[in-house]
Amino acid sequence: MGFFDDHGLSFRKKKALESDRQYDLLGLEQAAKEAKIPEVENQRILERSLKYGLEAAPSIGDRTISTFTREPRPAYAGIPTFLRTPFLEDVRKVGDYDVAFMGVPFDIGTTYRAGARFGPEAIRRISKLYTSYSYEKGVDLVESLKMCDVGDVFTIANIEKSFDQIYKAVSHVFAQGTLPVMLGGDHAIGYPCLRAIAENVDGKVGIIHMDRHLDLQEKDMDERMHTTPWFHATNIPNAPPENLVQVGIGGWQVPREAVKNVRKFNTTAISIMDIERLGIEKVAEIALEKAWKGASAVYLSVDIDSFDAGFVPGTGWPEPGGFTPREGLKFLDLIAREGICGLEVVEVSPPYDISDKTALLATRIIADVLATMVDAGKLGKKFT
Ligand SMILES: [Mn+2]
Repeated sequence: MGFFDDHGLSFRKKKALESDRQYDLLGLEQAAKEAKIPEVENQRILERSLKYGLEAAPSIGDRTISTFTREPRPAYAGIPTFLRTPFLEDVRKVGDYDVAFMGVPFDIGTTYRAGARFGPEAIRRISKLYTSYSYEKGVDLVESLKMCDVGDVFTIANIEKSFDQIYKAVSHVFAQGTLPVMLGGDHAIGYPCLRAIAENVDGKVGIIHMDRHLDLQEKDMDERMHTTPWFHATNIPNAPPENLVQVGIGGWQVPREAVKNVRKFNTTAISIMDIERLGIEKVAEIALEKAWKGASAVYLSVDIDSFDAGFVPGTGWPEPGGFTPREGLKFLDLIAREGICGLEVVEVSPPYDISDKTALLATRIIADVLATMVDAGKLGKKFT
């Protein structure tokens, strides 16, 4: 009894007797799930790399290594597309894919720190750290999805003309039945992205928007800046403001004009204090209920600044007190589980980033959302 019973030999003996007992650990459940994931595509990628990249020099024992890198190893090598997916040069073929990643290098809608035009480049580069497999989700993306990177939209130094370009690009992808994933870019792009999707959806589109800011003004400095996308998006007849849910709002950077529009348009603003008070599960439940009410699809817009400023230095308007990564990723899991029709991750501004951590969180968000959708059976229909 006492100390020796808990820490001495008898404790270890007791544990040995219990060794066949499985603890209720998700970590072990997730490890078991890995056994069920095929390795067919990974094998195919490896074989192709040896064929195209040539077999390694004779002195190299590991014969899966090639002379020229043509597969995701090593992480410091290679030309980055997002998550090392194939670059699709001919975008007319985008309909062959479940998911298309698209860079939107646009930051002239920025009202303070610029730099989000370099967001797509930074996100692609740091995404090289990722394998296609997630331990927690128990999903290997390349085994379940046909994914491609269609490169960047040709944006120019004019907000309205760039909107037209973004709208055309997203519309092209979405109309082929391919999930568009936009690597921003500042938040102004939310409007043309939503416009493209709403036009191609039969029925209403709901919007779930993670942000510290409302972005609900009509204009800012006489232009449709990154503080305005949801004002214009919710003017689209089948994207009504009643289906706009804004989560994580708070702090000292929310213009009163935008707050007045919450009341005027009857949108749903969920503050960080609601998350504190109700918890992530409840908040996600409310967000899903409001966004999906009478809607046939829900669009997901993630402003990276919705996370606490300490985690995302590389953004245009950092604001302390936002989501922690664990909270935010949990929220995204609950939202993505119901399926989404498009995803944008915006406001990554690499010139202000430290050790790529803002861009890395953006990568994580996208990869997690896709894996959750695969896990929930909401994505991957073109995969054979
Ligand atoms: Mn914001």
